[in-house]
Amino acid sequence: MQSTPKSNRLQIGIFGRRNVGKSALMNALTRQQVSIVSDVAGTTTDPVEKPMELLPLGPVLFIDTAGVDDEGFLGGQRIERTRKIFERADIGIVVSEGHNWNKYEDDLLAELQKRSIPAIVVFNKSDLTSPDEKLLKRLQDCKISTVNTVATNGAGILDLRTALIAAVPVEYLDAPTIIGDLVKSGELAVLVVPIDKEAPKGRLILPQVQTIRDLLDSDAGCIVVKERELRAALNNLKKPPAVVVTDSQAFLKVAADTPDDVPMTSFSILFARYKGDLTEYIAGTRAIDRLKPGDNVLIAEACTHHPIADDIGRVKIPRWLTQYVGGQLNFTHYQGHDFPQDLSRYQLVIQCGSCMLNRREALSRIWYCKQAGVPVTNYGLTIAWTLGIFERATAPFINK
Ligand SMILES: Nc1nc2c(ncn2[C@@H]2O[C@H](COP(=O)(O)OP(=O)(O)OP(=O)(O)O)[C@@H](O)[C@H]2O)c(=O)[nH]1
Ligand code: SF4
Ligand SMILES: [Mg+2]
Repeated sequence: MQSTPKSNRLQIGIFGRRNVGKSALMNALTRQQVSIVSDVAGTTTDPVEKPMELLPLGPVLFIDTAGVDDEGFLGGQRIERTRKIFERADIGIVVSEGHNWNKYEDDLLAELQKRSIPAIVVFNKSDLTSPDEKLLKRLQDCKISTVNTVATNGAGILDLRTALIAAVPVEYLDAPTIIGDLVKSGELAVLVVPIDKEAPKGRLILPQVQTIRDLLDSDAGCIVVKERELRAALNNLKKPPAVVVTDSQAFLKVAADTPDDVPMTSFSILFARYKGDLTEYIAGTRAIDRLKPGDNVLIAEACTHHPIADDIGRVKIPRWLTQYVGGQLNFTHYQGHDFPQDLSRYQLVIQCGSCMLNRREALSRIWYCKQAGVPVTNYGLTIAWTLGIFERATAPFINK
């Protein structure tokens, strides 16, 4: 259970001013002392995460944040770390002491609502204090559920769990499949996984593993080969596979070895749809043709590994794009959860497959790009475009 990737868990952010009992609440919800509780305001400085199973929902991740009321809502490092949690929270809990609700709490709620994140208001320390009727009526009018708790003795925690389950967004429950709709039950997919110096020792990477799992969930089968073995593997099959999926780095060889009537795409393009918005990314990819030498391109990679010699994000994509544009471009790289809010200086944003991000965070990034009017695409689509196989690699998704 604990090994479900973070990116596949429903993420629940706990927000509120200092000392209202956020950490005590997280401990009560998870029934563990994971976050330090103290009467010193400002105890939690970095977000604290705790994965658990919230039945009947399944794996969730609670994120206790630092209270930030002392520094205003935006600005400052602690605030920046808390702000990042807004990018990935699927549900937001706003914790307040009932008598002390003012603009700060209204701003927290507004931030959640702006991003369409379902919000629950928790009036904690209800043994000591309670909200006034006017506030309760106002929240009720906005259809925001409220729960009274005493985090230190567990009162109301069951009600909060019930409210959380009721608040789960439909998009989360209806998250798109990775590949299940491209391969019918009983059919076969061929997955091409180069084992080069970028491949981690002794294992496959998350997008590959998750694609295999999705095929099994869809009652389909798969064979996994390196690019050199693809042709022989296809020849050995009695019937052509429903689809060939390759690592983008082997795109050209795989396109050449896969018969034209067999659909072909890449893991990264599968993830463009699963973790992002394929329509938005496809439109963004076309903007590559408008790039000029000297333009600024942001490359965002959700892994935090040290770049290696022929790194895809640091070396290969910049090289292919530079060749395609016919002149130098300025590349800026962001890793992990880092992503700038001000995108105005960029002419293009290229996101990796985002397997380490939850869908909400990947969609937040697309949202920021749209707000700034900056085209956004992903690794696989960019590579397909620069190699001239974009139409073929996106054809399996057209009319899906
Ligand atoms: N009486 C009472 N005290 C509580 C309750 N919940 C938390 N406390 C106390 O309030 C103080 C602050 O609790 P924390 O959980 O550390 O508060 P926090 O919101 O995480 O604070 P920061 O990390 O500083 O932002 C501690 O002394 C807790 O024991 C409650 O429901 N009732
Ligand atoms: S986070 Fe991005 S770069 Fe890292 S494995 Fe997943 S898709 Fe690839
Ligand atoms: Mg705390």
